[in-house]
Amino acid sequence: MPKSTTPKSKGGGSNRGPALIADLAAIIEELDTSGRLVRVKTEVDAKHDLVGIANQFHGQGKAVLFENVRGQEHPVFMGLYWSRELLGDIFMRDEFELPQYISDCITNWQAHPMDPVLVKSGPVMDVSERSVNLMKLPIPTHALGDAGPYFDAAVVIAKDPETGVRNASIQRFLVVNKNTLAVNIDAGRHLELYLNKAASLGKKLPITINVGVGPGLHFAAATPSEAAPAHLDELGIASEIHGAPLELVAGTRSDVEMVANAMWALECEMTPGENLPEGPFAEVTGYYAKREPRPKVKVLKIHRRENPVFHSILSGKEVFNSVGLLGEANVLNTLKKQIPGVTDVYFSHGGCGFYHCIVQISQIRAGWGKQAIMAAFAAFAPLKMVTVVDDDVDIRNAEDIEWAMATRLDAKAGILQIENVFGHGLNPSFPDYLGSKVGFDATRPFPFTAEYDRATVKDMTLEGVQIEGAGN
Ligand SMILES: Cc1cc2nc3c(=O)[nH]c(=O)nc-3n(C[C@H](O)[C@H](O)[C@H](O)COP(=O)(O)O)c2cc1C
Ligand SMILES: [Mn+2]
Repeated sequence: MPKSTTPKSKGGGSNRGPALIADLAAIIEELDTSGRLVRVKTEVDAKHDLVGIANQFHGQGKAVLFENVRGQEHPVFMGLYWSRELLGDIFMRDEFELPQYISDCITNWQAHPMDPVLVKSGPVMDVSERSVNLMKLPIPTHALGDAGPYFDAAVVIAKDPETGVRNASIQRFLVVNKNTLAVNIDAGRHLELYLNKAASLGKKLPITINVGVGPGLHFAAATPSEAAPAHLDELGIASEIHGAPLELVAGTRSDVEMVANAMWALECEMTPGENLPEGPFAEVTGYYAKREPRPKVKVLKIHRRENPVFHSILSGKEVFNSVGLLGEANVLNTLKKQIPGVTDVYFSHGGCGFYHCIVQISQIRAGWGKQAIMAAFAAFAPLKMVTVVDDDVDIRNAEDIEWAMATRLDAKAGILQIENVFGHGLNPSFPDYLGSKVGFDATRPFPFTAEYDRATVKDMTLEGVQIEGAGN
């Protein structure tokens, strides 16, 4: 863990902290103890109904455990990422500190990589199923137009077929039948690189799919390639966040390891060139990803805990706070190094936590607002919009940002447009990953002049002030 920030003390003998972050079962228990867990007792259908109920709690400060899933033995857990306040609680940090904290962890890991360790066994090896049957997992079908049940929060481990370097990522997997999946791999992902390498070597690509892990590993897998390039094993980021090496167990079907304390681990194999129709799936954009041929994944072996809980995440705030938070952490890290005066960064929810970055800058020289726009685009390729504001603007408040644009943006000189640039293929305005990006420099002209000074009133407390009629 980085030394720059220390955990908030929660007192009360709580078992929060690094060990908690490393284990999803412990997190669920802790959420329950601290009153942050809603238990759904009624039998619920994993197709549509479960997500429909989860959606009622979307973004609030409690996660949800579905204890009784129709026709299934095991429960489903959702909501770990839909509230930054809840996440902050688990990390024992203020929610606003989280991106900086994760960014510090990544920086530490870059300087001192901490490799995972191989252990003899772990909870995930409690039960090794005799036959492969994905229908025995309570996998939700989310949106009404989705093609079927999806794994949407599992961590994929793979090894570079040439160098053996391990990779961790999160991809969505459609359940096609009891032992077959189809996966969506976005352009530029390391898994795509590995699959292409396997193809040119005439090899298959073994992978493991690890379901039900803690946020340390989830964040490690979601760390963008700009911060975790292909030659580095980003599983070490989880070790860094946990403050102890991540424990892996050896694969039984290949040399690719599994996460020792995952809820389920699936040992799988991909044959380059073999595809199956995948999609539609309701994506982070709020639109359905199209049905197209995408890589087929054969499941060879399933291991699990004695009492596993299936972890799924809801499209929307849960993704904004996982992949978005990591994007934010990386842009913050890069900008703080490259742009003098940058104080904070936020990926707005209106921008899907993925496409619109707001940068706050304490200007010390003219022209750095535009530099910040270019640096942010370079630090996170999916970004489509960057808005830069001064340090008197609340970057988490859309109204305040609009105020800065309405009163400070010079529409002629402050808008930067870039055409035909690589972006995120899931965004419909980037067909085939190509589109236009825009940056808004909504900062005050520098040096500052009095007409841009924000009007303020005196900060007063109501203590000792006699008032009437203020209540409801
Ligand atoms: C919840 C969640 C779902 C994701 N789904 C996908 C997906 O279906 N396909 C994909 O390519 N990336 C997906 N991502 C993004 C990648 O996991 C992420 O960009 C990661 O850094 C890629 O790893 P790599 O840099 O090793 O390629 C998802 C991320 C999260 C957090
Ligand atoms: Mn990677």
